[in-house]
Amino acid sequence: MSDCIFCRIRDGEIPSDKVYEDDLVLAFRDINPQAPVHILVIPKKHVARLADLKECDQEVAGRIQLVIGEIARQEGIAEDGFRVVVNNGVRANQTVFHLHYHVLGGRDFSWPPG
Ligand code: DGP
Repeated sequence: MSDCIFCRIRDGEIPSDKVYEDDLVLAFRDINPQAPVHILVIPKKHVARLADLKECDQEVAGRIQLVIGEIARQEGIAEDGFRVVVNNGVRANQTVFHLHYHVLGGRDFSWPPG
């Protein structure tokens, strides 16, 4: 059994509220939402951090960008605007070391981020 929470969600060992799944990508609602819409989009393959993506990961990296747009349309946040966040590494507050894209929407966001 993997000790990665998101691998366990991928494998159905931990329940999640899935919003999208294909052969390469999985998306589910964040357990601790920071906005009315807060979805995590992950590669099914275990990649710890964004900076660990390799040449051979181009297909999944590209697919994730498209999936994010599809999810935003599905959730009704595409037109008003939404934010995509990747926390890469400890200094950026990454707490789960399986690459994930936060998709946040349904409220206003400020800049710069904290
Ligand atoms: P980050 O700080 O970028 O590593 O964000 C990790 C996110 O993962 C955080 O917003 C909470 C979420 N999370 C952690 N454990 C679980 C879980 O078991 N299920 C779900 N759905 N989300 C989780």
